[in-house]
Amino acid sequence: MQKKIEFTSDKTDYFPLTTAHSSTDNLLPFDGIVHYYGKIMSIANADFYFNTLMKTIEWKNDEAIIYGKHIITKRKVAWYGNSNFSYTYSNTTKEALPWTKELQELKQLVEKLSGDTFNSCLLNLYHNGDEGMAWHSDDEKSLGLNTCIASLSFGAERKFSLKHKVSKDNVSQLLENGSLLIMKGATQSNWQHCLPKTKKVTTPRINLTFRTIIL
Ligand SMILES: O=C(O)CCC(=O)C(=O)O
Ligand SMILES: [Mn+2]
Repeated sequence: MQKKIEFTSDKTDYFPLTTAHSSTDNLLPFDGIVHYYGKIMSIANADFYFNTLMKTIEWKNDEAIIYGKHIITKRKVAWYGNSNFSYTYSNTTKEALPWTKELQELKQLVEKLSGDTFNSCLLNLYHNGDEGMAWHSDDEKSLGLNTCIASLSFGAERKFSLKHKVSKDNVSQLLENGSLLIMKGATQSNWQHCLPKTKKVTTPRINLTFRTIIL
């Protein structure tokens, strides 16, 4: 069952009416909560954000230390947040940049839809299907237990997969241009997720994950 929700902010005309999840459409069968809201804005607005983020974000190749090896990824990343706190993952530390106008707008939008608040955002730029993200959980200490992560996608549609850590149950969802996916509850403790590489996609995708870092 899908129900209509209405924006009451001054963005009503900017972001048209959208459909939202109902409590029955948890993508996960157990041990976590993942809601796919589908497209939450018009294609024109999604394209506007894709183009603007492409130009205004300080994209950098990601660096990680994996099995003691210094890795530089093809995928580009950026990290923005409320204050200039730093964030450590894959053994590298990043300083948060101050919110841009568009990131602030998008943060407000996902906060309204999710009913949660966020203080930071990790952005990923996948130039094409040769770039993806390996299986992982966003279970760093700085995110705390039962954290809520709001994932916004722009550009090329890509498959997003989740796998239960013990039962190995597998769930996949296509993430569309201008779409929102929310992971919350015990999801990060019990499930891993990934963005599989694919030969079928030749155009770029931008993903934003809004998060709450516990200071
Ligand atoms: O690109 C995506 O949809 C997933 C990104 C992700 O899992 C992450 O940034 O931790
Ligand atoms: Mn993740």
